[in-house]
Amino acid sequence: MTDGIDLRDATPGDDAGFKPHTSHWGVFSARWRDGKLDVRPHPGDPDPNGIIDNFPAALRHRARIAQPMVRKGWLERGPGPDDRRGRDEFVPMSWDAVMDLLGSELARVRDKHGPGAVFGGSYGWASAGRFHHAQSQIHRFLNTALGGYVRSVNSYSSGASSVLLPQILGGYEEITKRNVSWEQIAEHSDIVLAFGGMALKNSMVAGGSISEHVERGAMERASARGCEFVLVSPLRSDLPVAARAEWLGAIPGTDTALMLALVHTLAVEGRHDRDFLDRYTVGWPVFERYLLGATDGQPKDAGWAAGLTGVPAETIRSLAHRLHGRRAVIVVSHSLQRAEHGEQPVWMGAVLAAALGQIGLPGGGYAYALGAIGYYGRRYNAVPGPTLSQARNGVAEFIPVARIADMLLNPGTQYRYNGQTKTYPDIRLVYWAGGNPFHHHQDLNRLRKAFGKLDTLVVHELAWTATARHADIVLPCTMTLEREDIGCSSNDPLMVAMHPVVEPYGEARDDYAIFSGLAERLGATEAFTEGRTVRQWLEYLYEPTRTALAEQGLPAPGFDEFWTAGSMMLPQLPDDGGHLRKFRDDPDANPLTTPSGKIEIFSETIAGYGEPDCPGHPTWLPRVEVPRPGTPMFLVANQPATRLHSQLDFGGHSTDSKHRGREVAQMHPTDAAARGISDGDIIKLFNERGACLAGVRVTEDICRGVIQLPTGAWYDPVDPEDDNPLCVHGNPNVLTRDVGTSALAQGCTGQITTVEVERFDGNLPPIQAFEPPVTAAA
Ligand SMILES: Nc1nc2c(c(=O)[nH]1)N[C@H]1C(S)=C(S)[C@@H](COP(=O)(O)OP(=O)(O)OC[C@H]3O[C@@H](n4cnc5c(=O)[nH]c(N)nc54)[C@H](O)[C@@H]3O)O[C@H]1N2
Ligand SMILES: Nc1nc2c(c(=O)[nH]1)N[C@H]1C(S)=C(S)[C@@H](COP(=O)(O)OP(=O)(O)OC[C@H]3O[C@@H](n4cnc5c(=O)[nH]c(N)nc54)[C@H](O)[C@@H]3O)O[C@H]1N2
Ligand SMILES: [Mo]
Repeated sequence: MTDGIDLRDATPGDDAGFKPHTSHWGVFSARWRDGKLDVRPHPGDPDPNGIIDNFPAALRHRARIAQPMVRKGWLERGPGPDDRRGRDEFVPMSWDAVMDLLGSELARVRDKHGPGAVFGGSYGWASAGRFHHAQSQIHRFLNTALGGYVRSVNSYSSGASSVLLPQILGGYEEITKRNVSWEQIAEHSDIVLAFGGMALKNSMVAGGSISEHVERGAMERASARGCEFVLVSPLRSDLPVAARAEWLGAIPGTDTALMLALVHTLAVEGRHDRDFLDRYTVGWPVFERYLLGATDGQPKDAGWAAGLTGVPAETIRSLAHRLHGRRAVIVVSHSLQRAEHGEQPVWMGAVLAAALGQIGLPGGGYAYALGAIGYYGRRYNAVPGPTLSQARNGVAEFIPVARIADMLLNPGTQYRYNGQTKTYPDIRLVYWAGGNPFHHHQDLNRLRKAFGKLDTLVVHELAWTATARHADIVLPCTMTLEREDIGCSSNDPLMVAMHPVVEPYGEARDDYAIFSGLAERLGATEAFTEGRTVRQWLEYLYEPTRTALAEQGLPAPGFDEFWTAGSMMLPQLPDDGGHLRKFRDDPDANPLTTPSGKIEIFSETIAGYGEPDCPGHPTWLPRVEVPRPGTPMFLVANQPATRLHSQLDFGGHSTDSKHRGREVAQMHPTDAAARGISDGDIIKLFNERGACLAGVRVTEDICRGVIQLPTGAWYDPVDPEDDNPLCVHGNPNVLTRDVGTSALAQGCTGQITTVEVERFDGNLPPIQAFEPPVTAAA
């Protein structure tokens, strides 16, 4: 597809004992020999990433769970609220005994309270592999064996944009995956203005599988052609060196003001594209009155924005001039909307691209979230990949995913979501497989209290994450290297036969095997398993791909042939700019899927909801949480470079990046000096919600007033008896706020919060995160 590499000649496995495999962070091959795992990246990947190096040390690490465990307090007292969750001992149990116990508990909750008392959202990235995909497995199980469950909608990634974009621009998949591509940037763009950047650490990762990392090469080619990159971000590293970017270090959370001022400059100078706005958008006149200050007396000019963003007015004006009349693309990263009022920068980025008249042109317009994940900006496969049916959910109730603690703490309470007033259900049992809420959720000390209110928490995990430690019943599951599967994503041409490389760890079982055993106890074997073994499922799930290939007159190998070959190249669709290009070419024949069929600069639908925190057009809404005495610094809690979220935090690539075992924060020399902090110190970050320790790197590559600490270090509370324990390992989610983006989307706001920082001179508490919990006799 790119770079002229034919992957068909580069099957990942070979005859030296390496077997083909894949992960969310790249296709690779692996060999288990003499108790040691070797991994090597796919030979066709032009820019492989280091995260696969987490596998060797992780595979047989003591942090793996060796056998089923039940929490002592739950065994003694039975199901019910208990604030000892997360600080209790565990009792080992045989598979037969634990399956009987859990089967009865599931039947009790189902029969007494109904499936609407079970929360099975089970959000999380789980692993690559389409059959053993944990979310599909758990949802299928709960649907077939219990009759359903309360689910969650949207994601922590894009909570605000996935609700907003369909109202203003079109379907979320269309905007993120079939719009401006890396090929177009390399060939056509003159200027790329990236809010939040397009860090290579992020595009390394893609759900399902990824065989080629193309982003660095595309930025290199664009830059060599003369394309300019401008980065608006608190961190210089949010664009790679290859982009040769100009860095504007705006104050976090102020992007909407900067975008407003860019459009204001264009509008007052008559440089906005009136023809485009007339033909393709609705609502410009209403918005323009706000922009010019007619509605609130405040023109959103460069001088106004300079005061809010810290970017000089002259820089803003000259940036507007550089964007005008050129093939310009506006990029807004997911991170901007994972914050208070996260809807606004997403909406305003679209308005900026519309005012420039660039939407729908090759390499121009609005590339929302390009670079956030490796599957954006790529071609679509022309044939379907395998997917496991989740069967029908008999429960209609759902929550926006990031409202989990609110739901558990406030059953029966009303809240607003997407124009509706909804009521939180009363949940008795939570079942998780393939996600880590003690990674992804905010205000973890509050989440602890929420989980304390349950009757029962069940977790399938491959390792002793904080979520597993808070569970009542912990069932050990296999890692992908211990089972066979098919790896595939809709935007990567290589479908991979994931061969098992090593026997399961301890007594670990596949999620499928665990759910099959429970289905049997609940009388749902046939509905859940359909009588198939794992291999029969793989053959069955492979068949739609084979049929589609045959229908297109292409070589369509049978399953055995595919399995022996180890991988297969799938045909891809042309890079045609998707729906936005078609809309531009003929807006009457190809209207957008928005209510008006056009780009909505003003949305009557959203205005009609009447939410003060999300009005009918993009608006500058100041943050509630801003630096103030006591918490004078912004904390940026972004994605980690050395792992995917919390996964394999105990692997070598992740642990090598830590300092004295702790996650590393970055801060500016001026902020460090003011606090007597030097590079390499251990620091304490704290606010009214919690505190954590971290190592520190002092660098000029971060804005003053900002400290950055990536997510993903496992929550490791030092004093479990304390109400607000100190996380000694460096998990920033003890500090973040658990509030929604707005009443419209209720998305996650974990990306930024405010903190104070000090040097930590006390005795360093040991890190326990990767030590198995204490076990007790039955
Ligand atoms: N402060 C802050 N918080 C954030 C973010 C942020 O920017 N700032 N980002 C958010 C975002 S975008 C996301 S997507 C979330 C990610 O949050 P999650 O997706 O929950 O994080 P992961 O660490 O990927 O969790 C996956 C878990 O599944 C387990 N697992 C892997 N394979 C299997 C399997 O086959 N079976 C079972 N049963 N388990 C398996 C892994 O061991 C791991 O514990 O975090 C969010 N949290
Ligand atoms: N290596 C690795 N890659 C990943 C992941 C991972 O865990 N590890 N997770 C994947 C997932 S699930 C997702 S959803 C994506 C997430 O993609 P993003 O949400 O885009 O990724 P982040 O790294 O959280 O944020 C990108 C950058 O935004 C900047 N930023 C923060 N606040 C602001 C602000 O207010 N204004 C501006 N202009 N910039 C700001 C930060 O400096 C940060 O480095 O990443 C994916 N890629
Ligand atoms: Mo995400």
